[in-house]
Amino acid sequence: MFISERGNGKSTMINALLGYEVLRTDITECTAVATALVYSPHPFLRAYGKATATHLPITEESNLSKTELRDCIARWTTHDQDRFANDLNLVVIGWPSPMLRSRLCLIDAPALDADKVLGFGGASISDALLPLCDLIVFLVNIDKAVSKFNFDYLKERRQRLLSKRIIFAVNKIDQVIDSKIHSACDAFKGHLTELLYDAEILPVSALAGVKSLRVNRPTGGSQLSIPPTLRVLEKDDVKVFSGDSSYREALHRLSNLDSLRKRIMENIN
Ligand SMILES: Nc1nc2c(ncn2[C@@H]2O[C@H](COP(=O)(O)OP(=O)(O)OP(=O)(O)O)[C@@H](O)[C@H]2O)c(=O)[nH]1
Ligand SMILES: [Mg+2]
Repeated sequence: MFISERGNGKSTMINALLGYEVLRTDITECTAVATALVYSPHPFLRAYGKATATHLPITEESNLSKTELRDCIARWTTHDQDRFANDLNLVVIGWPSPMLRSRLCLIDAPALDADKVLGFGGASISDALLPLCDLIVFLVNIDKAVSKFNFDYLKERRQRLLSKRIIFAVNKIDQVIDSKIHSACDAFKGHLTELLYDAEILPVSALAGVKSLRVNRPTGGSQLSIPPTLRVLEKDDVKVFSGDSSYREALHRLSNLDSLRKRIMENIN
């Protein structure tokens, strides 16, 4: 699961990993709906409503071209384009990326500070999804890695986050000179050490990853070339989604967030 404050590049990084610009990215728009990407040889989209009465998707699309699907994804997951997104609690995207084989599921979580824009707590959505995830990628913007928001968030959830594998991706390194990358990463590392996190720090440019896709395969495609800095996500130990049956059995109470988790599980198995 990819988590961060608004605009730090979660959706861009997922696109770079998928090898295709599937998700909408924009500095002014906010991913408003938890979006799970799972493997499917034929692209599909499923939208689940906030009402917990039904387990079924409220709508599905599967016979659209990749471009049409991309437009549909933008409408379903972006808050200010279409009010439809306001009524959803999950969008599942089936996509033919080799990265997603082996039951890997990538989750683009609404921004942790989404409350200001969306009127609901993005952090509560990622809190609810945390138990499902093997790996958390916490993205920071290299210009604002050491921020009060990050400090408070990481302090408050230290126990829960440290029970997971967590990678801190320092994104947008293309915006600064090399010496600044080292100093910013060192400062961030110090900040994490103060919070008792001893975790990997990965300087990345998700945008450079996406740009390389545009240069190499302008029409898109399913063959993946993960930028070297993001290869850490290819490691075997994060390939399998940890949805064990005991967890599923525990999902008997259908609150809104419980149903979000359950719906993701149904799409994986
Ligand atoms: N320079 C630079 N810009 C980037 C990079 N990654 C993302 N961006 C830009 O930052 C903006 C926000 O990127 P998104 O991927 O939409 O960010 P997000 O974290 O998904 O944002 P929310 O959904 O609002 O939480 C876009 O304009 C991206 O092009 C990067 O590595 N370098
Ligand atoms: Mg986004």
